[in-house]
Formats: sequence, structure tokens, C-alpha cells
Amino acid sequence: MYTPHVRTVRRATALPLLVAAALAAGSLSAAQPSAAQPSAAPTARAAGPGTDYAADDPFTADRTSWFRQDRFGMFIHFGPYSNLEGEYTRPDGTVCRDAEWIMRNCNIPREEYEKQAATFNPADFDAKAVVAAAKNAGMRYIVITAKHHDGYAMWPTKANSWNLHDHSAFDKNRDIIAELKKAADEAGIKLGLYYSIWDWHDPDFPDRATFPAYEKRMYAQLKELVDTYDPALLWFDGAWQQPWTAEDGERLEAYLRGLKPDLIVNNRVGKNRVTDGDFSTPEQEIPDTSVAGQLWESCGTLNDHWGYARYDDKWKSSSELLRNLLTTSSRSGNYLLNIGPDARGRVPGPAAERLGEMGNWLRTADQGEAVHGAGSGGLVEQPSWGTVSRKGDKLYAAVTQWPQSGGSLHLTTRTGFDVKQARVLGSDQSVSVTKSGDGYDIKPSGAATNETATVIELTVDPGATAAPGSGTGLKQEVFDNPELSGEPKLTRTDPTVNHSWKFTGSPDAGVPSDGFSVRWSGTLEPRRTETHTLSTVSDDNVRVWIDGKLVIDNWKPHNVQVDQAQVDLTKGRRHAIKIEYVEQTGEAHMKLLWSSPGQDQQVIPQQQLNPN
Ligand code: FHN
Repeated sequence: MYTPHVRTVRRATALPLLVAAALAAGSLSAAQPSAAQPSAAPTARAAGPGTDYAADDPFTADRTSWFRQDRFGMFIHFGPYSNLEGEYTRPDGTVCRDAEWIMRNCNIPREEYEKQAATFNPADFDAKAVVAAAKNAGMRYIVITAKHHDGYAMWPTKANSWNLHDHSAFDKNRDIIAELKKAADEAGIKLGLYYSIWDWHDPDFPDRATFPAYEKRMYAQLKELVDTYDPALLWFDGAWQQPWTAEDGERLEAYLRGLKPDLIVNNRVGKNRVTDGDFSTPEQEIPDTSVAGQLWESCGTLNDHWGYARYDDKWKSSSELLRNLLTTSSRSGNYLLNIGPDARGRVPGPAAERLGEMGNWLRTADQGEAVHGAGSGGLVEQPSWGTVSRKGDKLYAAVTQWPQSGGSLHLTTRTGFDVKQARVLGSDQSVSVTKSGDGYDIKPSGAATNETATVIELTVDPGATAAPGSGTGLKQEVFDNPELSGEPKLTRTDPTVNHSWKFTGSPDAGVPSDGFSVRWSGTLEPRRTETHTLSTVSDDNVRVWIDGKLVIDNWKPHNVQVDQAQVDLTKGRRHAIKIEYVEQTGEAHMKLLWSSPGQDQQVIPQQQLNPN
């Protein structure tokens, strides 16, 4: 159950008071938003000192397990922009091209855009077929645009009449989000909903003075979506736009987690930072390494557009798309690959073709094991000839540059481990693995099995990993001043250093939300003898000592920042650790994570920490 660690009576999850009242009174009309709506800001009751919004560690929480295992999802951009199929002919006869941004980038007058939207009739949208295409591709979750920037709701919202039910030529007895939810549930596919905070259509959006009226309707719509469709994930967008602020994001995220504690939310609920939501959202790119401090998902298009554009034939090959998927998995990331249905709701043929080819490759010889449930191949350096992901005692080397006959592939190891067995998936050729220099040489005896990537499965013994410890946490001293001075306001054992006090919270009800400091001390007990990467996620000052040596020193006020240090730790040994942290003003965050070649990134767990 998500509840911020509230040590005060007030709760961070209260619906903004005015919104709650409006919803209760049913005063959210289906009519177009009008200035007549109460414009008072819907302000959530401040959670106040003692609130901690970090409910769990997304790297290990049951709540995020499906997301961390599934790895591959379908993005669907579908809305009234699809009705134009990427082109708008201006009154002067010139043609303007865009997809989901067509209203804005082609300067279509509001009335004209509304007029064309009234003809939108995706009668051929077939939720079962879309879900089947996703499942057949090896996709395990779907995220569809419930509302994009044009503000048009793809479900029968009561917040206004700018939606597929009230403003289209579509069958008023149908609800495509409900159809998709039903089909996804039946197929065992998770459903996520995309929601743009930025709204071009709602007159109250852009101006901070009227924004509260928009925000009230937004909260109401989001409650509709959660209550009606029970989405596993909310994919926010458009939050980069003013007047949306990090504080707005804090309130919204707390509200949603109160509505649905197991919900997964992306970082665009706030301002795209490592402390916003559960995962980072690189777009049309794949980060060079795992993202420090947060889960991540790279989203991309099949051609050059998110929404349907009839002329866009720049379809990426299934090989390129599969290599993107293998790369994201090898870095513990997810890949959210987009389709844009046409005006009738049909999946474009070239899109369906590529998804089918991707699914075929993943099913062939169980090559999908290199993706589903797999993650960083941390035991080795990522090679130039392909990617390496890991799943338990298996390493999956997806080779895109097969060696010449008699040649070998070199893997540089990052830690000591043995290779017990090696085989090429889909081939009975022999594979020899020999120790060589800083790692292993892998020599396959036959040819590559396909053009995309040939997968060599290595069964490894990842070396000695100690059993989980019996730690209780670190000694925590909290000071109600920003100098760590005087007697601590309170001293206790902190199970983990995993805190997001944000703007309104603090370590205790008796400690103000600004101007406090914390010292943690004790010992850290690694489970593997390796060079560990320690990561702090902090706002403001942070310093970390290991065995008396200062290894992280960011001792100045700063916005949310990740700092890292490489430290050699020995299994079974208790290394002294001390952390000092200061919250000056504004947001407050302090998290301590670790990773190593044999340890995936996580908040350092309680059982590996001791107060002395
Ligand atoms: O502006 C949107 C864009 O239309 C599309 O929805 C992408 C997909 O993530 N997000 C925004 C651009 O970053």
C-alpha cells in the first residue's frame, strides 16, 4: 500500500480539496470548460514535515517487477490528428504536413480542427487485433494516448465534451480504451495510458492564474482513467511546458499513488528528473549505459512519426528494431515501440509486418531469452561486436558482427566468473570458450544463424555471492538546522537511505521542510568482492565516506543531482560508511544506491547495512 512515510496526521495523498469537493458535488460538467468554473487553485493539503514520498525502491519493489521483466512494450499514438493522416491543406491550397502536432505546427484554427475531429470515425479499430499484434511481436505491455496535447480525450470523459464519445462520428456505444483494456487483460498484457499535461484546447491551461481550473479537470480525468480502466502505468507527457512546476508534479504523483498504490508512473509527471516518478524516458535514443538512479524506458517510432502520416515510408527494418531492443535490455532498460493507427483505426501494414518479424526472431530458438527477464550483462564490458545481457546464470551474447571463419569474439570481464557451457541458439555448432588476457575468447565453429543477431548463450558461475546479511540499517541523526550542529533533534536506525522529502516533507514532523541536515553512520556489508559503484541522488549537499575516505563530495546547494564513486568492497567485510546531507531550501532528496558487475543497481538494502 503506498503511503508516504507520514509521521504526521496530514496525508500527502489527499485529493486537492477543491477537486474533491467538486467531484463529490458532481459539478464537473461535460460541458466545454468555461471561465465560469471556480478558478481557485486545487491545492492538495500540504503533506507537511514528516512526509517521505519514497515508498519503495523501484529497482526491487514487487510493484515494478512486471515492468522490469517485460522489457518490450507497444506505444500507440491515436487521436483526431490521425483523422488527417499527416496532411492539412490550408485555405490557400498549400499543404502542411505533421502528425500529432498538426494542429499546432500547421496553425489549424481551433474551430477547423474541431470540425474535422467531428468526422473522426475509427470504426475499424480492432482492440483484439492490436493486442494480438503486440503479443505476437513479443511486446508485454501497451501504452495508448488517452489524451495528447490537443486535449482530445479518447474515452467518454465527463470533464468536457471534447472527446471521442461526444465529438466524433464514432459509434457512441463504443469505448476503445475499454475495448483495449478488455483485450489486454484477456491476453495477459499490461495496459498503460498516456496523458498529456500540456493541453492546447483547454482555455485555462496556459495561464497560471486560470491553471487551477484546468488542473481540477485534469485531476478529474485522471481519476476517471484510474477508476474506469485500472491502468498498470500512467505515461505523462508535456510536463516540460510552463506553467507546470515540480511542485505540481509532487502533488499529482502523491495523489495518483494514493489512488492506486501499485501504479507505475514515468518521470514526465514532474519535470523529467531522476526523482520524478519511477522511470526515466529517453526518446528516440538509447542511453550508452544504464541510467543512474532510476529505471528507464526508451521510446521510439517505427518510421519518422508518432501519429499516422500516410506519406511516411521511412520504416525502420526489423533488424534495426531488434538490435535496439537487445541494446536496451543489455542495459536494464525497456523499449516502447510506437504504432500510429490510421483514420479508420487500422494498424499500418508496414508496421504490422515489422512487429511480426520481431516476434518471429524472438520466438526462434528462444532468442527472446536475451530480452524478456534479462538485464544488464554487467559481468562483462559491452563488446563492439554486439550486446550482452544477463538472466540468472546465463549471459546472452547477441552477436551482430560474426567473426570470420576460425575467428573469435573477445569478452572483457569486469569480475571473476567461470564459463561452464556455451551454445549458439538455433544451431548445433560447437563453441569453444578459452580464458584470454582480460577475459574470454569465444570461438564458434559455424556460421551466424541470421542477419539480425546470432545469440550465444553462456552458462556461467558468477562467483561467490554471500547470503543476504542481517543488517538493520544505519544510525541516523537528524538536525533541525542546516549545519549538523548541536544535539540531533532525533537519533534512530534508518533501514535504508531512500528518501524523497520533496518540497513539503522532512525526516520528522518536528523537523521543518527546509533547513535541516542528516548524518548516517555505520557499516556497509557487500555480498560480492568487487568494485562497486555507489550513487547518491541528492538535493542539496551530500558527502560520503567509505572506510574514512571521502568518496563523494558535492558539498554545495544543488538541484536534484546524481553523484557516483567507485569503491572496492570485500564480501563479508563491514566497511565503515558515513553520509552527511543538508537540505537548504526547496526540494529535498537523499538516496544511496549501489551496483557492481554481479549486483544490479538498487537502493542499498537494509540487510546489508548496520548502525555500527
Ligand atoms: O510532443 C510529444 C510527441 O508528440 C510524442 O508524444 C512524444 C512521444 O513520447 N512525446 C512528446 C515529445 O517529447
